[in-house]
Amino acid sequence: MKIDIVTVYIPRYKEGHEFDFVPSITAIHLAALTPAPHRVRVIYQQVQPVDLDTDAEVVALSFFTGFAPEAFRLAAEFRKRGKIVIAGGPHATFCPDGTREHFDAIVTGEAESVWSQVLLDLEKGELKPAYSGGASPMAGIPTPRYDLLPPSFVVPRVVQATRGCPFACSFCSVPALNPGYRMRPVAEVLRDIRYEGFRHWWQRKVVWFWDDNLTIDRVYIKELLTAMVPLKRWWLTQASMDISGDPALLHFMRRSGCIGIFFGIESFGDKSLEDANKRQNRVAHYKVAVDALHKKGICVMAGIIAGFDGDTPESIRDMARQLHGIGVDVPFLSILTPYQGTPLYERLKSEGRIIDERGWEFYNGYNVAFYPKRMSPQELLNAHRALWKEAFSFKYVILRTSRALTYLRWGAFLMCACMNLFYGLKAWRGNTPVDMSDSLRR
Ligand code: B12
Ligand code: SF4
Repeated sequence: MKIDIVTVYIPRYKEGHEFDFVPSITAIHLAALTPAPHRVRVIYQQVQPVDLDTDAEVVALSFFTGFAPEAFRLAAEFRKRGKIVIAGGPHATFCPDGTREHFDAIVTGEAESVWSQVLLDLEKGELKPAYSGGASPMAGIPTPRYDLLPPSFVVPRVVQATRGCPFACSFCSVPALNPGYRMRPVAEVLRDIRYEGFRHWWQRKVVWFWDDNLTIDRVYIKELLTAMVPLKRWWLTQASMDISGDPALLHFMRRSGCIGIFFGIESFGDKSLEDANKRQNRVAHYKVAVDALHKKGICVMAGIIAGFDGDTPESIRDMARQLHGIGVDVPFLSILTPYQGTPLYERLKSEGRIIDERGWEFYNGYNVAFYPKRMSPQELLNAHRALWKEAFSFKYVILRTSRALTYLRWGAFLMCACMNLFYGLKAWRGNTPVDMSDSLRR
């Protein structure tokens, strides 16, 4: 069979991206799970047009909630052309009702345990309307099909070593989506890290772990990092802030080539952290944690979320200054979004605070889909945009980058400069996040 796997996307910035940093791993992972003699192609809608008149008989769509309207549109077009269309990913998993009707089949949960069955049923002409994948064992996962990636991504080596996270932040679907904490055998992860088929040296050099929380199991992470030392890679991932108090781990991180860590700091307000059920974060500890990574030359990326019940327009705008104050090298700025499958969704739903008339396109992380406590939805949007513009203003981009020059190892500095440039360029060009209400009015 000929199968196209499409990673669906709706631009989140008014003029799209100036350059494309890093792909998602999902499509190339699913392609690797698809055995020969099937012919498989991957299409990243973020960087490629989707060919509706493809010669594929089967089209598999992967999408987040914010991109669901586009997935539904594509599915309708493909079905008009006689293709069999299958959905999977977080939206299909948490909102099967409302998704099912657009597709010939939906796959909820993880694909590993059911994808081969879907393919067998397709061959027999006996496709079922729904398949449910559980939490799969992590041994035996093949190397992603990096060879199928479009050439435009700056950092194409995305790797997954672990799945899941033991924390239970109120806004996050990971605990429900990838239950438990599971690790791939180190030898299999190393096989992906050794893949050499990329064009440019920096693409071979950099490893981006798309894990939920890579450093949780200290025995495993130390084994993995020790094995990575001779490979001389530069690597990045997400982790929780407790790593800053583990000098042995920080030592291994540095030796194995860590250049960047993403911390979900989420907020500077105690009430907001309580709302987020982010018990592992303490505001007073932020600077100490960031400094501990800087001492090892590691770049600190940090995510914050605007819109918790404790937030006001003023407290949101002030976060540009606070982020700089604690030493963050690259900020990531989101708006609180009530994804189904999260405790946050259940709470806001029970309080009647979901804005029902707002469609899934408002769930792209940059728009407001609920009634905030201490401001209107529009005030939250305005405060987020003001924060975004300030945090990526010329002043802060230059301040962050020049400061970073004094303490980051050079790979980390390169990454920090590229990411600040990525967002700085957008801010200077007025390429701000799309306001979905405006785009729907047009
Ligand atoms: C890596 C990651 C990112 C990366 C890469 C983004 C990307 N496009 O993949 C970055 C940092 C850029 C990112 C950004 C965002 N992310 Co993100 N991200 C993740 C993370 C941590 C891992 C995803 C991953 O690669 N897993 C590994 C691959 C192999 O597994 P997978 O994608 O889950 O796919 C498996 C199954 O879902 C299934 N499957 C998936 N698709 C399909 C399709 C078919 C046909 C089939 C059969 C099966 C199938 O099979 C796969 C193998 O088991 C997840 C958390 C998680 N545990 O899923 C959040 C997550 C997916 N992100 C999320 C969100 C909200 C975002 C943002 C909107 C955040 C923001 N505020 O800006 C942005 C969107 C940016 C964008 N352009 O897409 C949410 C999505 C919730 C939802 N209901 O949509 C998640 C679940 C985290 C959360 N907070 O709950 N993210
Ligand atoms: S620490 Fe990160 S991955 Fe884990 S539950 Fe919280 S937000 Fe999700």
